[in-house]
Amino acid sequence: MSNFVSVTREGGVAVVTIDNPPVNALSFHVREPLMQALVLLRDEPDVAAIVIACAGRTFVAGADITEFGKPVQQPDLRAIIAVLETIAKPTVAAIHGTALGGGLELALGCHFRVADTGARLGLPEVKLGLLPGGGGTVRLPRLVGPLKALNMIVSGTPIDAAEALAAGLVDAVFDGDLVAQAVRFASEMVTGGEPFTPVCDRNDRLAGADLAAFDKQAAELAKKARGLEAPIACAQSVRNAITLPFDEALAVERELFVKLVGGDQSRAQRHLFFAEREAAKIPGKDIVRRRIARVGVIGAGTMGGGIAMAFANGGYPVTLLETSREALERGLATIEKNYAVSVARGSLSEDAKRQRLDLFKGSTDYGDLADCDLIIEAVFEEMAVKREVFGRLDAVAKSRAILATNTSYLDVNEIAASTSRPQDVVGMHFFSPANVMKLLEIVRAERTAPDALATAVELARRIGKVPVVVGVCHGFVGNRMLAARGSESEALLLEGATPQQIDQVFTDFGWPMGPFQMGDLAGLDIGWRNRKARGQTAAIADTLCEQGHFGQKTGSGFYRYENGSRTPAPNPEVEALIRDKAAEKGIAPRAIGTEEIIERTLYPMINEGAKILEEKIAARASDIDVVWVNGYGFPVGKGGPMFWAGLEGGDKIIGRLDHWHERTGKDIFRVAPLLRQMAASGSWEDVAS
Ligand code: 3H9
Repeated sequence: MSNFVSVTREGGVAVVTIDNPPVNALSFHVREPLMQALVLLRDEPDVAAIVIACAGRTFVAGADITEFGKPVQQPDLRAIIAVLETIAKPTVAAIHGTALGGGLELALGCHFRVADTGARLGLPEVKLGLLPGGGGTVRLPRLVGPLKALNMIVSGTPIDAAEALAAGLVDAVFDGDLVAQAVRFASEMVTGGEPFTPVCDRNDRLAGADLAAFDKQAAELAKKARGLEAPIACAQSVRNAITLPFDEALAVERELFVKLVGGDQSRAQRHLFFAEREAAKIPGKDIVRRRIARVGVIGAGTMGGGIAMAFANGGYPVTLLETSREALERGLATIEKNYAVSVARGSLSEDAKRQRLDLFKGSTDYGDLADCDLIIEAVFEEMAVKREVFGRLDAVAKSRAILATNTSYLDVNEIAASTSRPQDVVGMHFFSPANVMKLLEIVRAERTAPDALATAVELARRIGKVPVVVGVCHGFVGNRMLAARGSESEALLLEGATPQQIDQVFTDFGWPMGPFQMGDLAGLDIGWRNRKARGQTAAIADTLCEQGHFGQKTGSGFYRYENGSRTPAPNPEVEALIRDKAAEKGIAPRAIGTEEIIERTLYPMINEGAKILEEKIAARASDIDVVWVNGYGFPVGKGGPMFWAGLEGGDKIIGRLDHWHERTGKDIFRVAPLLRQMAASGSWEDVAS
């Protein structure tokens, strides 16, 4: 019928197969022949039932995201589902891989859904700043009940086939040849003569809905939305499914979808979707990756332990090396405790915990790293220590093993030079807690071999990380830009702002926390050590550290944390310290507004990002966005610092940076030429290639 949709017959059952690699997105070139096929089959007397299936690795993974923001070409998905629901013979969706977004909505247009045991089903539109716009918010609650639908739609997290069966989302789960089983299921529905009702007409799960419980749950979810519009719209639309007639609820869903898809937040989140996939692409498609069967991790502290867990979670056997038996036992015990917490929370089964722990082999002997294909060091952040470790690795590691450093600041070229095989050395900069945080900066040193780099990137994806390739400079992309933000945060305190005020501006912007809360959480001693190594100072943070106030771990930092609490409380001693330091420097405190805080903390970050692009430390502006969203909590609804710069306006940013440069003479405000070019052309893509 077309290259993208074909129809075959199995007796009286017609099988419509969508074949639009890689993920069978519902592009216009799929929708058009799909609609034609359904109309034909609906009216064909010899066809008693219809199965919709997909070729390739997955069922339909959603609408074609690249079409958003362009005029809609008819038939749209809603029109296709409307036709499906007029078909007076059993229709069955045969789901393998993932049925996501518009894909699941298409399946909800069928009378029945059957799934492969490995299938996953969900409505992840919220992650793109949207709500399901093909009837998902009004049909899903009719099958699984409003509360379950609310959770699925607001979280965007797919469920597996077993859960879908238990919830009533699918009617059967099969092992083996799914299409053959779906055909048999469809035939049974014909011969069994059981009544079948389109999902839009099934109201029994809604009839007894407890609206008060729904509203309570929705209010809790709304609290977590942090300024994002989509989760709120999702909840509202599911509520409409309970309170409004089907057609009215569907019409409001459409209105909300149109509003969101044209808004900045969804544009930002769609930008991030493609940016993450782009960041994992490196030139040289045909590079043969090295085989990684076993990973070695040196150092069983917080970072090393987290890295080791990240690999074990991805199914890799790990050799964990420490200098002493005690340190090793301590590290392994912490790992076991972390997994036990996951079991207690219900996010890991006891079996899976055991399987993961079985992947660990502890050692205090460098010789035990000889069978590792990748070895990552997470030892003390000091060049002499790193060089010594790499010298020892050089002696024991097998030929072509990848030797990686987890340094967050140090020169990877210098580390590589301490081995006889700099081509095998890369940076793999994990973020703490390494078993949780998604971002992985993969540092390409001057002599890193292309296949070593490509292997590190692919491995990162395999263990569920978001890799971004960066070049060598102090702090790479993330920490270098963080330094630009941090120095002004402290200057603002001396001029009259409070930590609470600055942090509030950040959380209002959409960050999970502000710079001072983050410093307290990470440990103020980390930045202190780094400043000392570079001969830099920060009057207030340095004094706090000298007095032993490192943040949460010592019970006080910029805030107080009483009795082990993690909730920051204002710290009058810090306020006094700020006043004293300001007086020492002859600074008279003044009132500081929100705009100024944003201009002096976030604009320099963008400026630094432009310098990073000029120096080719990052390949694309969108790579920088991926770093900041996944590693530092930059609000997803703003798309990352470089995307947000476009929304804010290059000219406005430059004007204010020039102003602050004139006033302070500070280098962080000296406008990068690339930022001026971006302001003139309106896009980073035009200037940073
Ligand atoms: C929606 O459905 C709205 C409706 O409610 C309303 C309509 C009216 N479109 O991720 P991968 C590309 S919103 C276009 O690396 P994996 C992707 O860019 C949609 N392209 O593979 C990549 O391209 P490239 C709701 C898409 O195996 C390639 O496919 N659905 C789409 O790691 C491979 O992707 C979603 O949000 C798309 N929908 O993961 C699901 N999806 O090779 C989004 C993927 O050029 N997709 N591409 O870089 C996913 O979550 C993952 O792609 C999936 C596969 C889990 C399916």
